[in-house]
Amino acid sequence: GKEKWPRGDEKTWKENMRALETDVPGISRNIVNHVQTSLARQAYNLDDLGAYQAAALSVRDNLILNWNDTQLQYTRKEPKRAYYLSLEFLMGRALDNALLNLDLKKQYSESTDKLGFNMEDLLEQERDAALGNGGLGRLAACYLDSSASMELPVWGYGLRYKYGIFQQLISPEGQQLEAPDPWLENQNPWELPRLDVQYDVRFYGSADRLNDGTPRAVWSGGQEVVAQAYDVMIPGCFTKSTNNLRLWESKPKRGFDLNSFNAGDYERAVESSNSASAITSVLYPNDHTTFGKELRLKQQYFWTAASLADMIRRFKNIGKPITQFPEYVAIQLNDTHPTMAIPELMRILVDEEDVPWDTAWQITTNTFFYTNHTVLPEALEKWPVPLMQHLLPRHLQIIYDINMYFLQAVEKKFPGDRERLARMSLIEEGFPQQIRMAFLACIGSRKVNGVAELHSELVKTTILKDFVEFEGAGKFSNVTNGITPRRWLDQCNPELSALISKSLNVPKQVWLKDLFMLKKLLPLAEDAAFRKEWAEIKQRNKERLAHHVRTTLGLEINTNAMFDVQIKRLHEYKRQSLNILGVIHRYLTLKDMSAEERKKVNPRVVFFAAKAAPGYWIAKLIIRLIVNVARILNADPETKDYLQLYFLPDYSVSLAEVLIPASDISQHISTAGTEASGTSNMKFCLNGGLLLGTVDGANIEIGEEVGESNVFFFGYLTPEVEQVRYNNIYHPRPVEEKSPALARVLSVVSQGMFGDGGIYEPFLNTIRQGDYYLIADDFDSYINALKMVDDAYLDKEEWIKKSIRTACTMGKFSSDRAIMEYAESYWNLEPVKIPA
Ligand code: NBY
Repeated sequence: GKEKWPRGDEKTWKENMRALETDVPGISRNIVNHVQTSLARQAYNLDDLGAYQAAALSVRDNLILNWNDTQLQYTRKEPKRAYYLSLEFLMGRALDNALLNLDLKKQYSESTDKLGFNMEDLLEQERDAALGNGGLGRLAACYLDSSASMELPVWGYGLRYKYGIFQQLISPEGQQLEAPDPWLENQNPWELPRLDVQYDVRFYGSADRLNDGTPRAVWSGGQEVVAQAYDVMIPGCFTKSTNNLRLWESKPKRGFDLNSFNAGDYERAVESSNSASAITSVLYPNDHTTFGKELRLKQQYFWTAASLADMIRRFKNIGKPITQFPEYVAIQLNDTHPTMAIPELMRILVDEEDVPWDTAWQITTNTFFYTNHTVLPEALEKWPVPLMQHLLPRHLQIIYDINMYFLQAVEKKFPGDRERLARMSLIEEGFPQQIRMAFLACIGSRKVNGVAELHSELVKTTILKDFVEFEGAGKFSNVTNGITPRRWLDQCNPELSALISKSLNVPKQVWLKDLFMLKKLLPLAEDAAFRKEWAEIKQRNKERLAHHVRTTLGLEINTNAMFDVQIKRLHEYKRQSLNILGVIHRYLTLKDMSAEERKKVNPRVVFFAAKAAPGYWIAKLIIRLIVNVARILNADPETKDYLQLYFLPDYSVSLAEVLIPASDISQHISTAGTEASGTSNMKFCLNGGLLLGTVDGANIEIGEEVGESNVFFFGYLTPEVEQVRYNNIYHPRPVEEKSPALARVLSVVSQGMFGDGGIYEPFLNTIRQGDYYLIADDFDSYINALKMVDDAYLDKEEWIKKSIRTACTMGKFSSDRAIMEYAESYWNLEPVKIPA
């Protein structure tokens, strides 16, 4: 029989249940309460940090109440759920976002004001949750915001790294240095430890097939580690719906090494428990390269095993047969990092649930969905077979079996095509053999998608071509990325948000969830008064950035200049190199001019911010060049009024929130065919910054939306790149011949205009020889595009029109649109209304 609920006196329970605090007195009471009890402090010794923490805890109370109602409704309604598996969630700060989504910012600001604290100062106290490298991690964060806002039952699963992406310092010589990011140091008010949610995860040991006519095996021995859940609440925008991001922490299993304990080796046993905690200690700071490190594979398996165990426990609670798993659960794989979930689900079904192999494979391939984020060969994950054998012996058996059945089917469709079998095998031959994770993710999934139209085509025609031929094109499609307009417009650019609401004559509640409404403002581009307001907001955002740089770095920025911004991970394919060489070209051009001529030039400030992977030394060399060019330019009395250059250290979500609204033009200039999508391009455009870019990734779709007269495109196109690369190797031409302008730039760098020229030779040589990323091939076209930007900026009114048209045609790039595509065409999810 059912237990009586609640226990005890129902009236006492009901009378004491808390409701949301939404008025100023209630909020103040709640904040002061947290100061007194949660923080054990008092009014006389409270600083900004303490006040931030108390405010955050009080907001969290509200989130928890909504979260409880949401989760209770999910339990009652038993809807199909989707799980977003991502090794990275680049969340940034939570307080401002939560206040805006709860629509309580005004009340909270009033309350903290009364208590003697300025809300904007409190917001600055929060450390970024920086559990990600770049676009892939930030995309996961935007998708959580949209899922909750669209009232979809979606949970995120990730790891609770003790250290997020490293803090970047720049030495006086311009060298990037990395310091740890101890983001949990001041406590994290946004997480809830769930001591009742723990799973054991096994590593190493041995796998013995049962040989009883079933495909089963027993995996035993080795090391067991405990996965402990921490929950982070994800508030929807203007809805009660509040989802969950569950992050796992690794802990030693109590008494896991009883043999050593009992053998009297107590100290060694305690010490070796450190290896369990090490699993979730740090986020790997590499984007686009993989190193085959054991600890990384441990992270991947630890996280997928704990997450699947959690999903299966929840599924079993609803009491349906396991064959119905895909009707209740969809799992989205954010790149190949969670691919071990595929053999892990097979292991659970076959070994633990005694499901026949074919049935298990059917369940599995109806549950998973795989998103690819890159076609760069060096970024495709492969794991050495010997490492897999050692760490996860049972999973290697399962992967071999999957491969065997798969290749049998390929052989049947393409009899005798040995080369095809070798190309498509999950196991790449070599010393050592390696497991191709993208292939495993592909064959183990219901659908596969890229993240922009061009990229999705490239996935089908390059890395997964054979798989399209084998499985049919229907499985492969596109979901163009999106960004949340809550953080990336309303939060980071409140004045523009207010102007939009005023001009649309609707509350932001409406248009922030229907971003196509911005189109209605297009006619106002012709309205001089509107343009004036628009331009004034951009100007104030530039002043805000200048203020930020003044107070944090002590530098003085010319806010009358055009702000030209490139902020993203430092990578050769993203071509910050092209940008800095272009800046040097501009500098040389200015130096060639007379003082009179210079006066006619539109001043420009160029901003860079970028972290390089710690082991990527060419990338670090490019940072060094940028820093040293900045030093010379900003000190040159002849040119500094016309050209300034800044490398802002330690790029983060919070810094992006200040930079993006201040940009007049932003650069997205990857070699065509290399940037899968890009998402900051969308953020800049939504904030009225124009786009200078190559015909690559989502730039193309942005161009389609804003119209070609409002963007600046340049460079070779994707279909041409292969031939140019071939020529660069087999019919090389000197840089002088491809671009005399670039040749001059390379020679001044080489000759030491920016300090010891010799140190830059390895970088310069990547352009002189091979030029894989087409720097010299695209240089003149790039300089020409920069000239078009300069010319367009001379006509201020026309520029503002372009800015308005750009922002107002960004409807497509809301992550609400993207997440609804996943929900409808992939996951088959329905929204769940949470009753008041
Ligand atoms: O994903 C980025 C793409 O470069 C960008 O074009 C796209 O817009 C974005 C969202 O789809 N990829 C990315 O950020 N990748 C990583 O950060 C990353 C991190 C780790 C590893 C590989 C890639 N890894 O193998 O360890």
